[in-house]
Amino acid sequence: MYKSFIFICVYFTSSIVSTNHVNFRCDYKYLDVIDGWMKLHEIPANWHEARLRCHLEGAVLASPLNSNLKFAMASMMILKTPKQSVFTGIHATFSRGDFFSVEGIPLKKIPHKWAPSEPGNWNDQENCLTMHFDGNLAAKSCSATFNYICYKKRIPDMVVTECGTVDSKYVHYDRTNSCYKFHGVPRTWSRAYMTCAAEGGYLTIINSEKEAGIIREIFAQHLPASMVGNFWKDMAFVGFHDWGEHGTWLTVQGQTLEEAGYAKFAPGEPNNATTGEYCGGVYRTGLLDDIWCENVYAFICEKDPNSLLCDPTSDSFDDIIDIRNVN
Ligand SMILES: [Ca+2]
Ligand SMILES: [Ca+2]
Repeated sequence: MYKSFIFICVYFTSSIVSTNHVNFRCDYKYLDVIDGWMKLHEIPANWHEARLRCHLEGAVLASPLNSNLKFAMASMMILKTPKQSVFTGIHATFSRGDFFSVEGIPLKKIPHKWAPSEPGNWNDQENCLTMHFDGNLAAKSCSATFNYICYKKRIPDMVVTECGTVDSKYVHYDRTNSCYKFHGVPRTWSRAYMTCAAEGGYLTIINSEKEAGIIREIFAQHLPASMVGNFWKDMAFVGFHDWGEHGTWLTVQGQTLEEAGYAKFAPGEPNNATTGEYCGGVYRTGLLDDIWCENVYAFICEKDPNSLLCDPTSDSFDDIIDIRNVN
């Protein structure tokens, strides 16, 4: 397989990294050839999870839409996982046989070659396309798990805020030197956790009365009428959980609520109401409650302003191998 390539082992050096633009996030690599950033996720996921995680990171599930994107994807793969394929953003999950990229580009407009004996559509279940590092595509089950690459195209007016993110919805509070984002689109506790993690944060841990006051202020800025949908709007998921041990609570960073600095439950709570309430929530009043993990509620992410930033002196762009398919 390697013989079909000429490897031009040009190492990407900091010289190719334009200093004229902000860095999207430290876990993404800027590549001149695509005028954007990429991140190879080495923990395989099914296609739906892969698409969602890229989306929540502020990017899209990468597809080889043109030769530059294919080249950049292959370059990342050859460095880290040369024997494995990645899920692309090309899928037919809305309608079997209608393959489009997540950007809506139809497969017929995407230059591509199939791997041998592909596309098979085994058992009529192969609605997601993978790419090998040679650029060839294969159809696979969307519930199979593969690595995947997220892609962020550079946009001219991208600004990194004082919260260390291009996500302008994070707001910095001097009182805690922390940033917070209120998510008014409700999710389950697990999806809320995933969302905060993808954004470089975590479900909010209330560490003090002072921080509970910030939560009250944030709620006051998001009145029930501002949220669309049929769900309980006086409650938000926050970062504590029973960790599978019903009746005891630890934060998502492993502390008891007392150790974390704030353990004020609403009157009568935690009550482990019928069917079991194993996830952490907070009322508009700033008081805590145990609530159902699988119901959807608003949630509040907390983020360290430095969590997505690189140390400019240690930022390494010299580990991506530049390869070009010259078939
Ligand atoms: Ca906190
Ligand atoms: Ca409760």
